[in-house]
Amino acid sequence: MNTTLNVPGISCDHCKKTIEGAVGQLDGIGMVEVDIDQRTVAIDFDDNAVTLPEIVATLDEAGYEVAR
Ligand SMILES: [Cu+2]
Repeated sequence: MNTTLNVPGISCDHCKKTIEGAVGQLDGIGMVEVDIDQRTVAIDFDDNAVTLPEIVATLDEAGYEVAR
C-alpha cells in the first residue's frame, strides 16, 4: 500500500532525516521519502505488517503532526 501524508512541520534536511529514520525503523516499511518543498511524506508499506495509524503515531512521537 502506498500513501502520501501532508506534514506541515517539515522545514529542512534535519526533518527529512528524522522522519525517514523514525518511519523507516517500523516493520513493513518498503520506502519512505520526505519532500521538503512539498512538505509531504511518501510511504510504501505492507499493511499486513504496519497500519497507517501506527505510522501517523510514529510521526507524532517524532514531533511531526500529520495534517488531516
Ligand atoms: Cu527541519
